[in-house]
Amino acid sequence: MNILLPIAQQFASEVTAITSLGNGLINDTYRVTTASAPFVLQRINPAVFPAPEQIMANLATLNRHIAQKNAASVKLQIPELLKTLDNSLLYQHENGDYWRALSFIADSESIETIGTIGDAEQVGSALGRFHRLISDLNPALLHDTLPGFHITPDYLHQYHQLERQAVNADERYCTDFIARFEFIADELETAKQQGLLSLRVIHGDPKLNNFLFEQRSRKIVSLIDLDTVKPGLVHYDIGDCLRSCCYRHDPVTFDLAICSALLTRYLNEAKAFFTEHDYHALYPAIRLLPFELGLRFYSDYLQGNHYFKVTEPRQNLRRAANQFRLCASIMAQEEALKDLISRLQNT
Ligand code: ADP
Ligand code: GN1
Ligand code: MG
Repeated sequence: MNILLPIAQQFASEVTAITSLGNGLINDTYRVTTASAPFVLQRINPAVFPAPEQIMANLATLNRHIAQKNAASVKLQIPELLKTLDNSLLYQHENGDYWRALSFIADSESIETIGTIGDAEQVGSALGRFHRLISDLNPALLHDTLPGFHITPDYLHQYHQLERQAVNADERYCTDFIARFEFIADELETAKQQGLLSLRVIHGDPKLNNFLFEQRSRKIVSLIDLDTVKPGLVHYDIGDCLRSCCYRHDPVTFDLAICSALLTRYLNEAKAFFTEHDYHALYPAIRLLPFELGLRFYSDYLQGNHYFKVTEPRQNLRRAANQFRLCASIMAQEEALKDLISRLQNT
């Protein structure tokens, strides 16, 4: 509270409490209670985001775009940007860190695992609705806030520069898995370069705990963590959302029933803009995103854990191995997944 209080007071004069919020791996997030409405205070991680002012400009563009839509069709709240008392969107602390404030979405919670098929349907509808709402937002209006994000061939290239002899079973598993399946890394980027998949505005990080559920109804009311809203492929979002929602552990497996519910509801919303090539790239995307995240976790572990927050040095190694196990489970269910996709395409 002591260190944070003067920062929170940049945004509101009467701060009564500051508590930490959520389990994000990148930013530091707090709930600030004030004499009036509570708000969310966040330190933007400078090791990840080189230009915080671009993030704020993108958020302002996104909020303006959604604000002009018919409120009844939006059904998703996007946190509002709050200004400092001297009217800026960002506060730069004397140590160089950037801080911003967002409106707090009341009576909501983020969840870490899908509980029911109903939860999966909520996520699918919310992601599809978000994509539909921004499908007419020109990607050229947005900055690239995180260059290279989701470009798997680049992550693979970085990994090869860090590669070293494995010294334990988890490292051996990761090294062998990457060597065996690195041929999948180019698939989405190649389709993009060939013009088969088009650049659209995407969320970039639609994992389960970035959807806020209303506590009472268990309906999704908001999609948050919008720092990576930028031009990209919707397939990055779909693959990322599915790898996070369909993850089951002990043993790590990909839950096909959850995937089916989520994708069905997603496509109900997205079919308006989905092309034949978009359908064709769904299975490659579902397989790719856990492979990519495994590569990112493993490379961060090899470099000393500077990107993803860890509580102990081997945590990113274990996270990586689990993403590769998830990818293996997806490949073991390739036929069933392709059947599901073609059924959805033809209904
Ligand atoms: P990170 O980039 O570190 O993942 P997030 O923006 O996802 O940060 O915030 C972390 C957590 O804080 C979320 O999972 C959610 O529980 C909570 N949170 C963030 N923003 C809001 C908000 N506007 N209203 C309510 N809760 C929020
Ligand atoms: C990070 O910010 P957070 O914790 O929601 C990461 C995602 C990863 C995720 C893995 C900007 O998301 O790409 O999928 O961790 N975000 C960024 O848990 O790198
Ligand atoms: Mg988050």
